[in-house]
Amino acid sequence: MTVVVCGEAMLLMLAEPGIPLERATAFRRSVAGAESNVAAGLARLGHDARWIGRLGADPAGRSVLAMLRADGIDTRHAVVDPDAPTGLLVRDSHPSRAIDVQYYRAGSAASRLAPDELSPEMLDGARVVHVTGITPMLSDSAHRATLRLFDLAREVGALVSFDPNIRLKLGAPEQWRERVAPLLGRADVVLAGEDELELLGVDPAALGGPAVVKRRDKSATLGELRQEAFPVPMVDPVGAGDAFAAGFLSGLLRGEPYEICLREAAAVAALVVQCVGDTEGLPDRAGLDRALAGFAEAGE
Ligand code: KDG
Repeated sequence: MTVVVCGEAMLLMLAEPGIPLERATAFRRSVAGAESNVAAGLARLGHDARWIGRLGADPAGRSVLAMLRADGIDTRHAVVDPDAPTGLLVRDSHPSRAIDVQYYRAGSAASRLAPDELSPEMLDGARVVHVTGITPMLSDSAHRATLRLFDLAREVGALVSFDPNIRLKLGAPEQWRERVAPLLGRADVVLAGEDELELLGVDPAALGGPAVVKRRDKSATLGELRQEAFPVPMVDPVGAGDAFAAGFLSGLLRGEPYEICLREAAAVAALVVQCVGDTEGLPDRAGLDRALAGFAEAGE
């Protein structure tokens, strides 16, 4: 049973921790991309995870592919485009001040994702297809591809998990409402921020399947269930939402009750925010179990 994700993976150049981007002189190479972050989280937890996306035929693309493969992600359907570059994300990291994120992704290979490139074989064995609102905002063709992905997931009998992942640098609120809000109603599982649902004008109670709401107070709710965030020192909040999604989907795939899915989601997120980088803190199964035991012992 596989989880398939589809989206843009970018080369991440991460400034030395705590130094504002415009002052930073040392950068560490890593990988960014909401969907590939979720795939990395699931792969580390022992699930089969496949990434669908496009990269340029450039050193950045080769580096991203190597990093995804090193995490055990199945990249057999990755497309290398000789005519467009790999997207680049340059950012700094801070525990509490605003993080400066600079995208160099306009016209990237990933933004050329098109519906006719997607086929049912790419979803072979998929139990869950995870998509975020970033992909349909990359371009018109990527938007059409996202709609096709929803159709293909239905065709192969996979659940669609959807996180709006609103990034206002990718479009104005009305564009997000137009392109992304309708997708929430088509998804089987929704993981969304309270702010995002408000911006999109979507009531989670009106959605058909389970809708996890990540609250402003850092708790997460699913219907009547509530999971508080675990109290850990925050080092870098970027990637917390993807980590949460990976933890939740891992529980779902193992048939755990929603209460456990939420607890594991919060624990994976708590581990990620203690490390600099989107994926560096993602645990393996043993690491997650240790963290869960520690939180339980502390009465969390
Ligand atoms: O969720 C973390 C993401 O913000 C990051 O990895 C990059 O996908 C990304 C984006 O578009 O911001």
